[in-house]
Amino acid sequence: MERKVVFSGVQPSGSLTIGNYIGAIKNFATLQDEYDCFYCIVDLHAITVPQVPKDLRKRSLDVLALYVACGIDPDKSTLFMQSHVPAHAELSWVLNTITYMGQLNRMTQFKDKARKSEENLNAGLFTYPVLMAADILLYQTDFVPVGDDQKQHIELARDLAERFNNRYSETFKVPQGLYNEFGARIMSLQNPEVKMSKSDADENAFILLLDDKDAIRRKVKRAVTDSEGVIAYRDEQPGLKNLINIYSLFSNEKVESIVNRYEGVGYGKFKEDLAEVIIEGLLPIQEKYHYLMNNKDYLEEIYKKGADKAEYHAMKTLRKVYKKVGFIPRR
Ligand code: ATP
Ligand code: LTN
Repeated sequence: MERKVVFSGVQPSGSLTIGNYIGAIKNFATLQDEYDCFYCIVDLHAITVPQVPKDLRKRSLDVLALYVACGIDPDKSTLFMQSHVPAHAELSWVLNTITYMGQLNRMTQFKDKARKSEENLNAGLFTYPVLMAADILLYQTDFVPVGDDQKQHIELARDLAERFNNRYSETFKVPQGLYNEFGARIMSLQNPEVKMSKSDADENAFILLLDDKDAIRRKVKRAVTDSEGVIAYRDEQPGLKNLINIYSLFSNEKVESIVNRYEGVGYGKFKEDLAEVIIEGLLPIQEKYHYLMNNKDYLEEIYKKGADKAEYHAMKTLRKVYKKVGFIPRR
């Protein structure tokens, strides 16, 4: 029997945070033994906000190196740059023609981003979720591991797959989101009401995968908690709850056991230990990242091979789509 397909993508729009790691990338590696995995660096998506070309190039390679450093094996998974496989943009165009404006108008991520960038409200931001649907549907994907902020986009991909299948006959597999139970949403260290985001203006709000020890200690120390003064895991103490989640996810220790161990101990000591747990967890990733960045030929080989493999699968789907909508085949 054929293996099921997993597809996911990360934007090279900034340095990756521990939210990206816990909510998405950490799971990528655990899926590769069981599934056929495609992990994409979605550079076409990244230019929906202004980018400095040189930085975009550097960060795209960074994301690739971090994928591998986080345990994704290029011999098992297909790693590639979205812009290397033109079928993504092509299918996106076709899907645009069956997407309703109203659906895109309801996307909360668009509404958020629109509010933040009123003077640069480009059409790419609006149709962003259609390109994401194309990414997923091209590979006849079964599962899409993402953080839960992407739920609405996944729903759109499912909807478009079904609409196309109904209109033209069975063409796309209808994908399912794969949300990690409680790592699904790591919150900002400065405001536990909003998610940790690499594009946050306040750098104390996030911890980067490449942050050094001092930065990690400083950011954890400054993390917003509360004045209860008791280590407990409850919604009324959202800042602390988020820190306990991070502790648990990095140490693989159960929440309950952490709470028990820190009973009666102040926040200060807990935060000190948390910083060390994060530092220790990130160390092997950082070492591998630096090693890979000194071996750019190897990284180049990975994305070239990845694009060839991805393109082969993507074109199979795109050819079907073009035929069904009524385009004349070139040969
Ligand atoms: P931006 O800040 O530019 O909007 P982002 O930090 O949300 O970006 P993306 O590249 O959009 O990062 O997301 C990559 C993956 O990481 C997605 O699957 C997303 O759901 C996940 N992710 C992002 N932030 C978090 C978070 N705070 N907690 C859990 N998962 C997250
Ligand atoms: N929109 C996603 C990134 C993304 C993606 C995808 C995720 C683009 N294409 C396909 C999964 C599958 C984000 O901002 N996190």
